[in-house]
Amino acid sequence: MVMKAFRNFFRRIFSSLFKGKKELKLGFYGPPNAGKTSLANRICKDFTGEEIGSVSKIPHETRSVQFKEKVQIEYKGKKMVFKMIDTPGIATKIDYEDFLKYKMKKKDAKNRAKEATQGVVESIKWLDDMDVVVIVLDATQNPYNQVNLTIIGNLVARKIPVLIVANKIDLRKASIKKIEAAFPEYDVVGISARYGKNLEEFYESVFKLSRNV
Ligand SMILES: Nc1nc2c(ncn2[C@@H]2O[C@H](COP(=O)(O)OP(=O)(O)OP(=O)(O)O)[C@@H](O)[C@H]2O)c(=O)[nH]1
Ligand SMILES: [Mg+2]
Repeated sequence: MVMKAFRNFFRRIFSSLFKGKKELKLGFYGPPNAGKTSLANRICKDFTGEEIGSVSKIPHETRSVQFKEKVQIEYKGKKMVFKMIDTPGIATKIDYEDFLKYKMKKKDAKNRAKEATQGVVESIKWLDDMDVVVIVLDATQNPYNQVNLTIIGNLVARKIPVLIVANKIDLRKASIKKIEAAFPEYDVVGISARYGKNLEEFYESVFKLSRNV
């Protein structure tokens, strides 16, 4: 245990001394349909010209972990390099019948449910590997639920820095305040990933959180 801590410590010092800037692993986590991929796409598009994955109004669009390496984010003259990691939405219950209302065939719905379940397992497995995590929540939804509490609890236990994003603030029902009230000990940034609203404050918070990693 102590040896491992020592090794990690020296590895960090060496990599920062000799390899230039370290690439931080920035994970996007949260419930399905909150806008994780929309946000990750916007960042990737702005700084690399490419997107990370597909977006859909049907939940569980992302069903396996997606990566984009060496994304250099520039903000107010400062630069940081990230490995962006978009993860499948975490849910406690995945029912294929929920997909039928999107006019999906039964066979496709069942397959989507199966893949989505594997995706949840994969998301949780990857948590340990993150340097910084952005939890993306849909600000029109009630933030008090099992999924959000479980993700945050896991990150706290692993001492991984967390930023909470209240997404979809372009919608009238959105409430940043409700999310702030639910998670008072965290930095909450209200954005619209779809319309690119308030991303400056988002980058500011990501940089602040990443500086000490
Ligand atoms: N109005 C509004 N809609 C948004 C915003 N961000 C994302 N959406 C929509 O929300 C839906 C889900 O977006 P995704 O980016 O696929 O969400 P996700 O969290 O990656 O979802 P999963 O991959 O299923 O976990 C899509 O229809 C998006 O267009 C936003 O800021 N405002
Ligand atoms: Mg997604």
